[in-house]
Amino acid sequence: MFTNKKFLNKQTGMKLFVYALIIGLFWLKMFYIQTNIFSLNVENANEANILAYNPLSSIFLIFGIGILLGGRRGMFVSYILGSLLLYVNVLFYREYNDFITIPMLNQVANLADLGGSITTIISPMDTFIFIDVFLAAFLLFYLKPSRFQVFKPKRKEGIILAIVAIPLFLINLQWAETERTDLLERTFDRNMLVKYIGVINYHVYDAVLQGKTEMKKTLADSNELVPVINYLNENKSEDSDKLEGAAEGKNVIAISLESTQTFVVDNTLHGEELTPYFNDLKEEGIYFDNFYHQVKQGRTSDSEFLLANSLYPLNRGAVFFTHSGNEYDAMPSVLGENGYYTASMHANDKTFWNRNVMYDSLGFDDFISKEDYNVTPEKSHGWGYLDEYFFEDSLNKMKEMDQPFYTKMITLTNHYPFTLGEEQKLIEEGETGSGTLNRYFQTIRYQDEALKKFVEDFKNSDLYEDTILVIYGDHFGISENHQEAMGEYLGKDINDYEQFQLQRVPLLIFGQGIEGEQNHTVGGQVDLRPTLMNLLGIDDENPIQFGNDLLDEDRRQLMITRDGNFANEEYVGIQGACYNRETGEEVEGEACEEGFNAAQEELEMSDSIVYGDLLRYLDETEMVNSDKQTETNE
Ligand code: GP9
Ligand code: MN
Repeated sequence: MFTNKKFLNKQTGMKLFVYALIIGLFWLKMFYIQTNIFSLNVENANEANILAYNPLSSIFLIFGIGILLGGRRGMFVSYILGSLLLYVNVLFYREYNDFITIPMLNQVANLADLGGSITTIISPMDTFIFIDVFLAAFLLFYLKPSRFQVFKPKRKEGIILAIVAIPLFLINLQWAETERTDLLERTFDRNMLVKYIGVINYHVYDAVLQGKTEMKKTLADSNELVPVINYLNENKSEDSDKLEGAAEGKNVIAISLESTQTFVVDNTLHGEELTPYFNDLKEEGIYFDNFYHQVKQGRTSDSEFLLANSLYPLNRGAVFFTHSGNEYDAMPSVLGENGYYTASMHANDKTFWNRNVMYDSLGFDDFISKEDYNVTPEKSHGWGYLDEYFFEDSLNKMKEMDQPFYTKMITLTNHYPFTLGEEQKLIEEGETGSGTLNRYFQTIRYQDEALKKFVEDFKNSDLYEDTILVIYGDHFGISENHQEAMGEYLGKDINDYEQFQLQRVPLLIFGQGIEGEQNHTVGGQVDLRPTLMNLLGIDDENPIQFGNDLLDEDRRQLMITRDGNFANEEYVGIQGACYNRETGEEVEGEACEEGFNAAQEELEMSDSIVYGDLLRYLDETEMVNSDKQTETNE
């Protein structure tokens, strides 16, 4: 009897030991990935400890579920699936500096196109990420902890593991809240979330968010518009009178320049200007040098969403995919109601970013896509139709269009991986440590040449007199993965503040009757629609817009990023830290408190509109109608 008990005790002890080994093994791997592969901006020892601790609850959870469903084999399957999940995140992170969200999974085809070749993100060293799987297999299937038995987890133990995961997670959460209060309510930044709760818990959280999001639309009603309208009434600046109607009745050509950042403007490489044509052209129009992109996972399509709606895109997924079925009252449809013919012009497949579906919802009359251009292999490179031919064909098409028209042209050549044929290279490669950045200089230079040809032809055409151009960068081209090389090129250390400032993209409004000026107002793509509509002198009756006319001198200067960061006249707020714009130095956090709160509030308002599909209630809302009523009575 006594020996039996002793034997059992020993057996339990050995079993616990094997559990500890397997859990420890996975923990170690996850710890390594989270600290060495992801760059999560760990700021102090407390955060480092949280990061080290946070894998634990998720490991208990996945192993618990595995054992519950399939005993020992189930535990091994969990080990493999968990490892694969980590690895997929590693690959995604290398490419996007971000974590996958569920809505992104619906865009697999797009994702495959978006990234560079897979070989650039896979490294032979990655096999080490899987070595422990063999060790785990050995521990699970071959090791005999006691003389007679191999390790055999019972289902009951699976339940215990899964239940213990809960307090382990609660400890994690409490601990994380010492660094950031209301962590799970204020989650615009996935890097931050992963830093605090770990990458596997993040996926669980993302799944919960997905469920909630789907519920929102079902449960939404028109009353939810009221707080948004109140908020906008309080916070919106008046439109400017300065240039109101200056472009009345004119055609508008909006040109979205692929991956074009402000740092290339007036900058040189090997003593040559990177954008010689744009540098001169900007003197002829209103050039904005403090204008930021505000996109997230939807990249170009997010910038299109901002332009069309003056709403923020989403933090998870591309709104062009997730909410193309919503009702919008977008700029193309409003322009249509005001007598304009509207078209988007882009020489890529219609379905890319779900544009063919979304453009209908936004009210475009036509989508002139790849099939409408004379795309041949000789005139293509990399992503497709070269910009010079795209511009040339598009101008010819516009000459034939009914007027007034509004067209949006989207360029393509300056897209990652930034390669060109020899004839298109007009400047030597860069010499930094990043091939991406080195090639980017060349594609930027090429794009500028294509733009030059277009604008010159445009100026010589009949369109010139009656058309304004709005030229803007859609988003960054050089991600923070290339910070070091960027630092080499710019001759300074790229810290968080500089990285933030690199998110500026050029904006130029140009046309006859518009006088040249350099405008320093702090703004973003959300401001494009009100600015443009005011220039055209069109009364845009949709009250749900978050932007403010960039030409209004008294406008609220606040640019909010999708991560809940912001820039205003004096400060830049990044993940709780506050920087003075003039010096670039970090200052007391208080100075940014108001900005952070405004960012949070505004993003929530905008999200409630999109998630709840609230614009469908615009006509029935009494507040909107009564506003209109008062206006007509006045
Ligand atoms: C694709 C083009 C590029 O049609 O808009 O997309 P991006 O990767 O920049 O979002
Ligand atoms: Mn783009």
